[in-house]
Amino acid sequence: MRASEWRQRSIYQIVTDRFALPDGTTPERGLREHCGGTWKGIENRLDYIAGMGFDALWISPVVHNLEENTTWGYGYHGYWADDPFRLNDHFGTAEDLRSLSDALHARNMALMVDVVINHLGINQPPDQLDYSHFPEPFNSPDAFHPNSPINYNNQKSVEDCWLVDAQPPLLADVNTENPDVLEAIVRSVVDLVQRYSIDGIRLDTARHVPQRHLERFQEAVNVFVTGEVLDGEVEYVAQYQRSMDSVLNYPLYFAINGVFAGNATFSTLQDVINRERVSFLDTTVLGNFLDNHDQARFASKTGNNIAQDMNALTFIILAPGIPIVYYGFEQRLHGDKDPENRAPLWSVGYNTDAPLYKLIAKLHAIKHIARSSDIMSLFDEDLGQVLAISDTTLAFQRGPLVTAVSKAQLDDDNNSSSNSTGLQLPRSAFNEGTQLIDLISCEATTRAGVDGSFTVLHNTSSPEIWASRELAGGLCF
Ligand code: ABC
Ligand code: CA
Repeated sequence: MRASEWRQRSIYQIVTDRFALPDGTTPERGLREHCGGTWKGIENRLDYIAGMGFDALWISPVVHNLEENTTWGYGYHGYWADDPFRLNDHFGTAEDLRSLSDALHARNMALMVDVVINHLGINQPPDQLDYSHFPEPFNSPDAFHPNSPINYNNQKSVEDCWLVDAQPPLLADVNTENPDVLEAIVRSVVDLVQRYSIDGIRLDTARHVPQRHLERFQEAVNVFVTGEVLDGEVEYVAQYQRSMDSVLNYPLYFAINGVFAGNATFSTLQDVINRERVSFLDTTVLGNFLDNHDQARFASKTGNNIAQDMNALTFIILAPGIPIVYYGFEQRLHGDKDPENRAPLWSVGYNTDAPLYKLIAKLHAIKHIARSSDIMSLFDEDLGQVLAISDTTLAFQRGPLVTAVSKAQLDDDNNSSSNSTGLQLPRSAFNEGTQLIDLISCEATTRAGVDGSFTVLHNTSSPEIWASRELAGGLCF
Protein backbone atom coordinates (compact mmCIF):
# COMPACT_ATOMS: atom_id res chain seq x y z
CA MET A 1 0.00 0.00 0.00
CA ARG A 2 1.29 3.42 -0.94
CA ALA A 3 1.46 6.67 1.02
CA SER A 4 -1.59 8.07 -0.78
CA GLU A 5 -3.71 5.25 0.69
CA TRP A 6 -2.15 5.41 4.15
CA ARG A 7 -2.97 9.12 4.26
CA GLN A 8 -6.63 8.19 4.74
CA ARG A 9 -5.98 5.66 7.48
CA SER A 10 -5.99 5.76 11.23
CA ILE A 11 -3.57 3.53 13.12
CA TYR A 12 -3.89 1.66 16.41
CA GLN A 13 -0.46 0.80 17.87
CA ILE A 14 0.01 -2.49 19.71
CA VAL A 15 2.81 -4.09 21.71
CA THR A 16 1.87 -7.68 20.85
CA ASP A 17 2.98 -9.15 24.18
CA ARG A 18 0.70 -6.73 26.04
CA PHE A 19 -2.52 -6.39 24.05
CA ALA A 20 -4.46 -9.65 24.28
CA LEU A 21 -4.00 -13.21 25.53
CA PRO A 22 -5.06 -16.10 23.32
CA ASP A 23 -8.11 -17.98 24.60
CA GLY A 24 -7.57 -20.34 27.48
CA THR A 25 -4.25 -19.00 28.71
CA THR A 26 -3.35 -17.36 31.98
CA PRO A 27 -0.90 -14.49 32.03
CA GLU A 28 2.62 -14.56 33.37
CA ARG A 29 3.63 -11.63 35.49
CA GLY A 30 6.37 -9.03 35.53
CA LEU A 31 6.56 -6.07 33.19
CA ARG A 32 10.01 -7.09 31.96
CA GLU A 33 8.88 -10.64 31.22
CA HIS A 34 6.75 -12.14 28.49
CA CYS A 35 3.21 -11.48 29.61
CA GLY A 36 1.62 -13.80 27.06
CA GLY A 37 -0.01 -11.61 24.40
CA THR A 38 -0.03 -13.13 20.89
CA TRP A 39 -1.09 -12.53 17.28
CA LYS A 40 -4.07 -14.85 17.85
CA GLY A 41 -4.98 -12.77 20.87
CA ILE A 42 -5.01 -9.69 18.64
CA GLU A 43 -7.07 -11.42 15.97
CA ASN A 44 -9.70 -12.40 18.54
CA ARG A 45 -9.98 -8.76 19.62
CA LEU A 46 -10.26 -7.08 16.22
CA ASP A 47 -13.87 -6.10 16.97
CA TYR A 48 -12.59 -4.04 19.88
CA ILE A 49 -10.14 -2.19 17.61
CA ALA A 50 -12.48 -1.80 14.64
CA GLY A 51 -15.18 -0.63 17.06
CA MET A 52 -13.18 2.56 17.55
CA GLY A 53 -13.04 3.08 13.80
CA PHE A 54 -9.37 2.25 13.25
CA ASP A 55 -8.54 0.87 9.82
CA ALA A 56 -4.88 0.08 10.36
CA LEU A 57 -2.86 -1.76 12.98
CA TRP A 58 0.80 -1.32 13.87
CA ILE A 59 2.21 -4.34 15.69
CA SER A 60 5.56 -4.54 17.51
CA PRO A 61 8.47 -6.45 15.86
CA VAL A 62 7.70 -10.02 14.81
CA VAL A 63 11.15 -11.57 14.38
CA HIS A 64 13.05 -13.85 16.73
CA ASN A 65 14.71 -12.22 19.75
CA LEU A 66 17.43 -13.24 22.18
CA GLU A 67 15.82 -15.59 24.73
CA GLU A 68 17.84 -14.98 27.88
CA ASN A 69 16.94 -12.92 30.88
CA THR A 70 19.10 -9.76 30.92
CA THR A 71 19.73 -6.70 33.08
CA TRP A 72 16.63 -5.23 31.46
CA GLY A 73 14.62 -8.42 31.51
CA TYR A 74 13.39 -10.41 28.54
CA GLY A 75 12.93 -9.27 24.94
CA TYR A 76 9.12 -9.25 25.23
CA HIS A 77 8.96 -6.01 23.16
CA GLY A 78 10.75 -7.56 20.19
CA TYR A 79 13.51 -4.99 19.60
CA TRP A 80 16.38 -7.38 20.42
CA ALA A 81 16.41 -9.53 17.28
CA ASP A 82 18.96 -12.33 17.05
CA ASP A 83 17.56 -13.85 13.85
CA PRO A 84 15.80 -11.52 11.40
CA PHE A 85 14.85 -14.49 9.18
CA ARG A 86 12.83 -16.32 11.82
CA LEU A 87 9.56 -15.45 13.53
CA ASN A 88 9.29 -14.95 17.27
CA ASP A 89 7.43 -18.00 18.53
CA HIS A 90 6.37 -16.25 21.73
CA PHE A 91 3.78 -14.47 19.61
CA GLY A 92 2.53 -17.46 17.62
CA THR A 93 3.21 -19.41 14.45
CA ALA A 94 3.62 -18.35 10.84
CA GLU A 95 0.00 -19.48 10.33
CA ASP A 96 -1.12 -17.23 13.17
CA LEU A 97 0.57 -14.19 11.66
CA ARG A 98 -0.82 -15.04 8.24
CA SER A 99 -4.24 -15.45 9.76
CA LEU A 100 -4.05 -12.06 11.50
CA SER A 101 -3.04 -10.44 8.22
CA ASP A 102 -5.93 -12.14 6.38
CA ALA A 103 -8.42 -11.21 9.10
CA LEU A 104 -7.35 -7.57 8.91
CA HIS A 105 -7.60 -7.48 5.13
CA ALA A 106 -11.04 -9.10 5.23
CA ARG A 107 -12.13 -6.06 7.26
CA ASN A 108 -10.37 -3.65 4.92
CA MET A 109 -7.84 -2.91 7.62
CA ALA A 110 -4.13 -2.48 6.89
CA LEU A 111 -1.21 -4.17 8.64
CA MET A 112 1.89 -2.23 9.65
CA VAL A 113 4.80 -4.11 11.18
CA ASP A 114 7.60 -2.61 13.25
CA VAL A 115 10.99 -3.48 11.80
CA VAL A 116 14.56 -2.94 13.00
CA ILE A 117 17.44 -2.85 10.53
CA ASN A 118 19.84 -0.79 12.63
CA HIS A 119 20.94 -3.45 15.10
CA LEU A 120 20.69 -6.97 16.45
CA GLY A 121 20.47 -7.67 20.16
CA ILE A 122 23.32 -9.46 21.89
CA ASN A 123 23.48 -10.36 25.57
CA GLN A 124 27.25 -10.37 25.99
CA PRO A 125 29.72 -8.01 27.66
CA PRO A 126 31.43 -5.57 25.24
CA ASP A 127 34.86 -7.19 25.62
CA GLN A 128 33.66 -10.73 24.80
CA LEU A 129 31.53 -10.31 21.70
CA ASP A 130 30.94 -13.48 19.77
CA TYR A 131 28.62 -13.26 16.79
CA SER A 132 28.75 -16.93 15.79
CA HIS A 133 25.18 -17.65 16.92
CA PHE A 134 23.74 -15.14 14.41
CA PRO A 135 22.66 -16.46 10.99
CA GLU A 136 24.78 -15.64 7.94
CA PRO A 137 25.99 -13.04 7.06
CA PHE A 138 25.58 -11.64 10.60
CA ASN A 139 27.83 -14.30 12.17
CA SER A 140 30.99 -12.27 11.59
CA PRO A 141 32.52 -9.06 13.01
CA ASP A 142 32.43 -7.55 9.48
CA ALA A 143 28.67 -7.41 9.76
CA PHE A 144 28.82 -4.80 12.53
CA HIS A 145 30.43 -1.48 13.23
CA PRO A 146 33.02 -1.52 16.02
CA ASN A 147 31.44 -1.03 19.44
CA SER A 148 31.54 2.55 20.70
CA PRO A 149 29.08 4.93 22.39
CA ILE A 150 26.98 7.42 20.43
CA ASN A 151 27.78 11.12 20.51
CA TYR A 152 24.46 12.76 19.56
CA ASN A 153 26.25 15.92 18.39
CA ASN A 154 27.86 14.05 15.55
CA GLN A 155 25.65 12.51 12.84
CA LYS A 156 28.32 10.02 11.74
CA SER A 157 28.51 8.80 15.33
CA VAL A 158 24.68 8.59 15.53
CA GLU A 159 24.79 6.34 12.46
CA ASP A 160 27.83 4.17 13.20
CA CYS A 161 28.01 3.83 16.97
CA TRP A 162 26.01 1.52 19.21
CA LEU A 163 22.69 2.67 20.68
CA VAL A 164 23.44 0.48 23.71
CA ASP A 165 27.18 -0.13 24.01
CA ALA A 166 28.11 -0.89 27.62
CA GLN A 167 25.61 -2.85 29.66
CA PRO A 168 24.22 -5.99 28.03
CA PRO A 169 22.04 -6.62 26.20
CA LEU A 170 24.01 -4.55 23.67
CA LEU A 171 22.58 -3.40 20.38
CA ALA A 172 25.18 -4.47 17.82
CA ASP A 173 25.12 -1.82 15.09
CA VAL A 174 24.62 -3.35 11.64
CA ASN A 175 27.33 -2.38 9.14
CA THR A 176 25.10 -1.39 6.24
CA GLU A 177 28.17 -0.17 4.30
CA ASN A 178 28.92 -3.86 3.74
CA PRO A 179 26.76 -4.59 0.65
CA ASP A 180 26.08 -8.24 1.57
CA VAL A 181 24.95 -7.20 5.00
CA LEU A 182 22.73 -4.41 3.72
CA GLU A 183 21.11 -6.70 1.17
CA ALA A 184 20.60 -9.44 3.76
CA ILE A 185 18.88 -7.19 6.29
CA VAL A 186 16.77 -5.59 3.56
CA ARG A 187 15.85 -9.01 2.14
CA SER A 188 14.73 -10.23 5.56
CA VAL A 189 12.10 -7.46 5.55
CA VAL A 190 11.13 -7.88 1.88
CA ASP A 191 10.44 -11.56 2.62
CA LEU A 192 8.26 -10.67 5.59
CA VAL A 193 6.31 -8.11 3.59
CA GLN A 194 5.62 -10.62 0.83
CA ARG A 195 4.94 -13.63 3.01
CA TYR A 196 2.47 -11.88 5.30
CA SER A 197 1.08 -9.28 2.90
CA ILE A 198 2.27 -6.42 5.08
CA ASP A 199 0.94 -3.03 3.97
CA GLY A 200 3.34 -0.72 5.74
CA ILE A 201 6.46 -0.58 7.87
CA ARG A 202 7.32 1.37 11.00
CA LEU A 203 11.09 1.60 10.76
CA ASP A 204 12.79 1.66 14.14
CA THR A 205 15.89 3.79 14.85
CA ALA A 206 15.82 5.35 11.38
CA ARG A 207 18.09 8.25 12.36
CA HIS A 208 20.79 5.69 13.16
CA VAL A 209 20.90 4.37 9.58
CA PRO A 210 22.59 6.40 6.79
CA GLN A 211 20.00 8.04 4.55
CA ARG A 212 21.21 6.37 1.38
CA HIS A 213 20.57 2.99 3.00
CA LEU A 214 17.12 4.10 4.12
CA GLU A 215 16.45 4.98 0.50
CA ARG A 216 17.55 1.54 -0.61
CA PHE A 217 15.29 0.02 2.04
CA GLN A 218 12.26 2.08 1.00
CA GLU A 219 12.75 1.15 -2.64
CA ALA A 220 13.17 -2.58 -1.91
CA VAL A 221 10.21 -3.06 0.44
CA ASN A 222 7.98 -1.14 -1.94
CA VAL A 223 5.29 -0.37 0.64
CA PHE A 224 4.66 2.65 2.86
CA VAL A 225 7.47 3.28 5.35
CA THR A 226 7.24 5.61 8.34
CA GLY A 227 10.56 6.05 10.11
CA GLU A 228 11.27 6.72 13.75
CA VAL A 229 13.51 9.78 14.06
CA LEU A 230 13.32 10.60 17.75
CA ASP A 231 14.10 14.31 17.78
CA GLY A 232 12.15 17.49 18.46
CA GLU A 233 13.82 19.59 15.75
CA VAL A 234 11.53 20.11 12.74
CA GLU A 235 14.28 20.62 10.18
CA TYR A 236 16.33 17.66 11.36
CA VAL A 237 13.39 15.26 11.23
CA ALA A 238 12.06 16.67 7.95
CA GLN A 239 15.16 15.75 5.95
CA TYR A 240 14.29 12.07 6.47
CA GLN A 241 11.20 12.38 4.31
CA ARG A 242 13.57 12.54 1.37
CA SER A 243 14.57 8.90 1.93
CA MET A 244 11.30 7.44 3.26
CA ASP A 245 7.60 8.10 2.56
CA SER A 246 6.97 9.31 6.06
CA VAL A 247 8.31 9.75 9.56
CA LEU A 248 6.69 9.69 12.96
CA ASN A 249 5.89 13.31 13.79
CA TYR A 250 8.06 13.72 16.89
CA PRO A 251 8.29 17.52 16.61
CA LEU A 252 4.48 17.69 16.73
CA TYR A 253 4.42 15.19 19.60
CA PHE A 254 6.62 17.47 21.72
CA ALA A 255 4.57 20.56 20.78
CA ILE A 256 1.21 18.89 21.50
CA ASN A 257 2.35 17.55 24.84
CA GLY A 258 3.65 21.00 25.73
CA VAL A 259 0.26 22.55 25.06
CA PHE A 260 -2.30 19.97 26.15
CA ALA A 261 -0.29 18.44 28.99
CA GLY A 262 2.02 21.32 29.86
CA ASN A 263 2.26 25.09 30.08
CA ALA A 264 2.90 26.03 26.45
CA THR A 265 0.45 28.22 24.54
CA PHE A 266 -1.27 27.34 21.28
CA SER A 267 1.00 29.70 19.37
CA THR A 268 3.95 27.34 19.98
CA LEU A 269 1.92 24.55 18.39
CA GLN A 270 0.95 26.75 15.46
CA ASP A 271 4.59 27.67 15.00
CA VAL A 272 5.63 24.01 14.74
CA ILE A 273 2.80 23.31 12.28
CA ASN A 274 3.85 26.23 10.08
CA ARG A 275 7.51 25.22 10.13
CA GLU A 276 6.61 21.63 9.31
CA ARG A 277 4.69 22.75 6.23
CA VAL A 278 7.77 24.51 4.96
CA SER A 279 10.29 21.79 5.82
CA PHE A 280 8.55 18.48 5.10
CA LEU A 281 7.80 17.28 1.59
CA ASP A 282 4.30 16.19 2.66
CA THR A 283 2.90 16.69 6.15
CA THR A 284 -0.33 14.81 5.35
CA VAL A 285 1.44 11.43 5.54
CA LEU A 286 3.32 11.96 8.80
CA GLY A 287 2.35 9.77 11.77
CA ASN A 288 0.76 11.96 14.47
CA PHE A 289 0.61 10.69 18.04
CA LEU A 290 0.16 11.72 21.68
CA ASP A 291 2.31 8.99 23.23
CA ASN A 292 3.85 5.59 22.49
CA HIS A 293 5.77 2.72 24.05
CA ASP A 294 8.88 4.87 24.62
CA GLN A 295 7.15 7.89 26.12
CA ALA A 296 5.07 8.65 29.20
CA ARG A 297 1.45 7.79 28.58
CA PHE A 298 -0.68 10.86 28.06
CA ALA A 299 -2.91 10.11 31.06
CA SER A 300 0.17 10.08 33.31
CA LYS A 301 0.48 13.81 32.58
CA THR A 302 -3.18 14.82 32.67
CA GLY A 303 -4.23 12.92 35.80
CA ASN A 304 -7.95 13.26 36.46
CA ASN A 305 -8.39 15.98 33.83
CA ILE A 306 -9.69 13.66 31.13
CA ALA A 307 -10.93 16.71 29.22
CA GLN A 308 -7.29 17.37 28.27
CA ASP A 309 -7.11 13.90 26.71
CA MET A 310 -10.33 14.58 24.81
CA ASN A 311 -9.08 17.87 23.39
CA ALA A 312 -5.66 16.51 22.45
CA LEU A 313 -7.24 13.41 20.89
CA THR A 314 -9.65 15.51 18.85
CA PHE A 315 -6.77 17.60 17.59
CA ILE A 316 -4.63 14.59 16.62
CA ILE A 317 -7.45 12.81 14.80
CA LEU A 318 -8.74 15.87 12.91
CA ALA A 319 -5.39 17.48 12.04
CA PRO A 320 -3.69 16.68 8.72
CA GLY A 321 -1.56 13.52 8.96
CA ILE A 322 -2.10 9.90 9.93
CA PRO A 323 -3.39 9.58 13.50
CA ILE A 324 -1.74 6.91 15.65
CA VAL A 325 -3.28 5.93 18.98
CA TYR A 326 -1.26 3.78 21.37
CA TYR A 327 -3.19 0.81 22.80
CA GLY A 328 -4.64 1.53 26.23
CA PHE A 329 -5.01 5.28 25.66
CA GLU A 330 -8.73 4.62 25.35
CA GLN A 331 -8.76 3.02 28.83
CA ARG A 332 -6.54 5.72 30.34
CA LEU A 333 -3.60 3.45 31.14
CA HIS A 334 -1.17 5.81 32.84
CA GLY A 335 2.32 4.27 33.02
CA ASP A 336 4.85 7.07 32.88
CA LYS A 337 7.91 5.22 31.57
CA ASP A 338 9.22 2.02 30.01
CA PRO A 339 8.13 -0.62 31.04
CA GLU A 340 5.17 0.77 33.08
CA ASN A 341 3.83 2.40 29.89
CA ARG A 342 3.47 -1.12 28.41
CA ALA A 343 1.08 -2.65 30.95
CA PRO A 344 -1.14 -5.49 29.69
CA LEU A 345 -4.47 -4.21 28.45
CA TRP A 346 -6.23 -7.20 30.01
CA SER A 347 -5.27 -5.80 33.42
CA VAL A 348 -7.99 -3.17 32.95
CA GLY A 349 -10.18 -4.96 30.42
CA TYR A 350 -11.71 -4.03 27.09
CA ASN A 351 -14.46 -1.65 28.11
CA THR A 352 -16.18 -0.36 24.99
CA ASP A 353 -18.15 2.15 27.10
CA ALA A 354 -15.02 3.97 28.27
CA PRO A 355 -15.36 7.70 27.44
CA LEU A 356 -12.24 7.85 25.28
CA TYR A 357 -13.18 4.63 23.47
CA LYS A 358 -16.49 6.23 22.50
CA LEU A 359 -14.91 9.55 21.57
CA ILE A 360 -12.38 7.85 19.25
CA ALA A 361 -15.24 6.04 17.50
CA LYS A 362 -17.18 9.27 17.16
CA LEU A 363 -14.24 11.22 15.74
CA HIS A 364 -13.65 8.56 13.12
CA ALA A 365 -17.34 8.58 12.21
CA ILE A 366 -17.17 12.36 11.80
CA LYS A 367 -14.16 12.10 9.48
CA HIS A 368 -15.98 9.46 7.51
CA ILE A 369 -18.93 11.79 7.01
CA ALA A 370 -16.62 14.65 6.01
CA ARG A 371 -14.98 12.44 3.40
CA SER A 372 -18.17 11.10 1.90
CA SER A 373 -19.68 14.58 1.70
CA ASP A 374 -16.85 15.67 -0.56
CA ILE A 375 -17.02 14.08 -4.01
CA MET A 376 -13.44 15.07 -4.79
CA SER A 377 -12.42 13.45 -1.45
CA LEU A 378 -9.89 16.14 -0.80
CA PHE A 379 -10.36 16.02 2.94
CA ASP A 380 -7.21 14.00 3.55
CA GLU A 381 -5.07 16.31 1.46
CA ASP A 382 -6.49 19.47 3.02
CA LEU A 383 -3.89 21.15 5.24
CA GLY A 384 -6.61 23.17 6.94
CA GLN A 385 -6.60 26.77 8.08
CA VAL A 386 -6.47 28.31 11.53
CA LEU A 387 -9.56 30.53 12.04
CA ALA A 388 -8.81 31.80 15.52
CA ILE A 389 -6.25 31.20 18.20
CA SER A 390 -5.65 32.33 21.77
CA ASP A 391 -3.19 31.17 24.41
CA THR A 392 -5.61 28.45 25.47
CA THR A 393 -7.83 27.80 22.44
CA LEU A 394 -7.52 26.96 18.76
CA ALA A 395 -10.07 26.60 15.96
CA PHE A 396 -9.32 25.43 12.44
CA GLN A 397 -11.28 24.72 9.29
CA ARG A 398 -10.57 21.54 7.37
CA GLY A 399 -12.90 20.56 4.55
CA PRO A 400 -16.51 20.92 5.76
CA LEU A 401 -15.54 20.87 9.45
CA VAL A 402 -14.46 23.47 11.99
CA THR A 403 -12.62 21.88 14.91
CA ALA A 404 -12.24 23.81 18.16
CA VAL A 405 -10.02 22.61 21.00
CA SER A 406 -8.78 24.13 24.22
CA LYS A 407 -6.67 23.54 27.27
CA ALA A 408 -9.25 22.34 29.72
CA GLN A 409 -8.59 23.63 33.23
CA LEU A 410 -9.62 21.95 36.46
CA ASP A 411 -11.43 24.06 39.05
CA ASP A 412 -11.01 23.68 42.83
CA ASP A 413 -13.44 20.78 42.91
CA ASN A 414 -11.48 18.95 40.22
CA ASN A 415 -14.19 19.54 37.63
CA SER A 416 -13.31 20.81 34.21
CA SER A 417 -14.16 24.50 34.07
CA SER A 418 -16.99 25.49 31.80
CA ASN A 419 -17.54 29.22 32.21
CA SER A 420 -16.04 30.81 29.16
CA THR A 421 -17.16 33.58 26.89
CA GLY A 422 -16.24 31.47 23.92
CA LEU A 423 -13.86 31.98 21.04
CA GLN A 424 -15.05 34.28 18.24
CA LEU A 425 -14.35 33.10 14.72
CA PRO A 426 -14.35 36.19 12.48
CA ARG A 427 -14.92 34.03 9.40
CA SER A 428 -15.25 30.46 8.17
CA ALA A 429 -16.06 28.60 4.95
CA PHE A 430 -19.74 28.38 5.92
CA ASN A 431 -22.19 30.63 4.08
CA GLU A 432 -23.98 33.27 6.06
CA GLY A 433 -27.16 31.84 7.56
CA THR A 434 -26.01 28.19 7.55
CA GLN A 435 -27.40 26.22 10.48
CA LEU A 436 -24.49 24.69 12.37
CA ILE A 437 -24.27 21.86 14.86
CA ASP A 438 -21.47 20.48 17.01
CA LEU A 439 -21.06 16.89 15.83
CA ILE A 440 -19.45 15.75 19.08
CA SER A 441 -22.21 16.73 21.50
CA CYS A 442 -24.95 16.74 18.83
CA GLU A 443 -26.53 19.36 21.09
CA ALA A 444 -24.94 22.76 20.64
CA THR A 445 -26.26 24.62 17.58
CA THR A 446 -25.73 28.05 16.09
CA ARG A 447 -26.01 29.93 12.82
CA ALA A 448 -23.18 31.34 10.72
CA GLY A 449 -23.12 35.15 10.52
CA VAL A 450 -21.41 37.53 8.10
CA ASP A 451 -18.38 35.85 6.42
CA GLY A 452 -19.31 32.62 8.17
CA SER A 453 -18.50 34.07 11.59
CA PHE A 454 -19.65 32.31 14.77
CA THR A 455 -18.60 31.63 18.35
CA VAL A 456 -17.24 28.31 19.60
CA LEU A 457 -16.06 26.79 22.88
CA HIS A 458 -18.60 28.12 25.34
CA ASN A 459 -17.64 25.10 27.38
CA THR A 460 -13.87 24.83 27.35
CA SER A 461 -13.88 21.32 28.75
CA SER A 462 -15.25 19.73 25.59
CA PRO A 463 -13.77 19.88 22.13
CA GLU A 464 -16.21 20.77 19.34
CA ILE A 465 -16.49 19.92 15.66
CA TRP A 466 -18.88 22.20 13.81
CA ALA A 467 -20.55 21.35 10.54
CA SER A 468 -23.67 22.27 8.67
CA ARG A 469 -26.79 20.58 10.03
CA GLU A 470 -27.21 18.68 6.76
CA LEU A 471 -24.00 16.78 7.42
CA ALA A 472 -25.18 15.61 10.83
CA GLY A 473 -27.84 13.23 9.50
CA GLY A 474 -27.12 9.66 10.55
CA LEU A 475 -24.70 10.85 13.20
CA CYS A 476 -26.80 13.12 15.42
CA PHE A 477 -30.34 12.33 14.25
C1 ABC B 1 15.97 -0.84 27.89
C2 ABC B 1 15.20 -0.75 29.18
C3 ABC B 1 15.06 0.69 29.62
C4 ABC B 1 16.44 1.29 29.77
C5 ABC B 1 17.20 1.15 28.44
C6 ABC B 1 18.63 1.64 28.55
O1 ABC B 1 17.24 -0.23 28.05
O2 ABC B 1 13.90 -1.31 28.98
O3 ABC B 1 14.37 0.72 30.86
O4 ABC B 1 16.31 2.66 30.08
C7 ABC B 1 14.09 -1.24 22.96
C8 ABC B 1 13.11 -1.54 24.08
C9 ABC B 1 13.48 -0.78 25.34
C10 ABC B 1 14.94 -1.00 25.71
C11 ABC B 1 15.80 -0.62 24.49
C12 ABC B 1 17.29 -0.82 24.75
O5 ABC B 1 15.41 -1.43 23.39
O6 ABC B 1 11.81 -1.17 23.67
O7 ABC B 1 12.64 -1.19 26.42
O8 ABC B 1 15.27 -0.18 26.84
O9 ABC B 1 17.56 -2.14 25.04
C13 ABC B 1 13.44 2.77 19.44
C14 ABC B 1 12.19 2.02 19.90
C15 ABC B 1 12.42 1.48 21.30
C16 ABC B 1 13.49 0.40 21.22
C17 ABC B 1 14.63 0.79 20.38
C18 ABC B 1 15.73 -0.15 20.26
C19 ABC B 1 14.60 1.91 19.57
O10 ABC B 1 11.07 2.81 19.75
O11 ABC B 1 11.27 0.94 21.89
O12 ABC B 1 13.93 0.13 22.59
O13 ABC B 1 15.36 -1.03 19.18
C20 ABC B 1 16.98 6.63 20.98
C21 ABC B 1 16.79 6.17 19.55
C22 ABC B 1 15.36 5.70 19.30
C23 ABC B 1 14.97 4.62 20.33
C24 ABC B 1 15.11 5.25 21.70
C25 ABC B 1 14.75 4.27 22.81
O14 ABC B 1 16.49 5.67 21.90
O15 ABC B 1 17.13 7.23 18.67
O16 ABC B 1 15.32 5.13 18.02
N1 ABC B 1 13.60 4.08 20.11
C26 ABC B 1 17.38 11.68 22.55
C27 ABC B 1 17.98 11.22 21.25
C28 ABC B 1 17.16 10.07 20.68
C29 ABC B 1 17.12 8.95 21.69
C30 ABC B 1 16.49 9.49 22.97
C31 ABC B 1 16.39 8.42 24.05
O17 ABC B 1 17.28 10.58 23.46
O18 ABC B 1 18.00 12.30 20.35
O19 ABC B 1 17.75 9.62 19.48
O20 ABC B 1 16.31 7.88 21.17
O21 ABC B 1 17.66 7.98 24.39
C32 ABC B 1 13.93 15.75 22.86
C33 ABC B 1 15.11 15.86 21.93
C34 ABC B 1 15.52 14.47 21.48
C35 ABC B 1 15.80 13.59 22.71
C36 ABC B 1 14.55 13.57 23.57
C37 ABC B 1 14.73 12.65 24.80
O22 ABC B 1 14.23 14.89 23.96
O23 ABC B 1 14.76 16.65 20.80
O24 ABC B 1 16.69 14.53 20.69
O25 ABC B 1 16.08 12.23 22.27
O26 ABC B 1 13.59 17.02 23.33
CA1 CA C 1 23.59 2.39 12.88
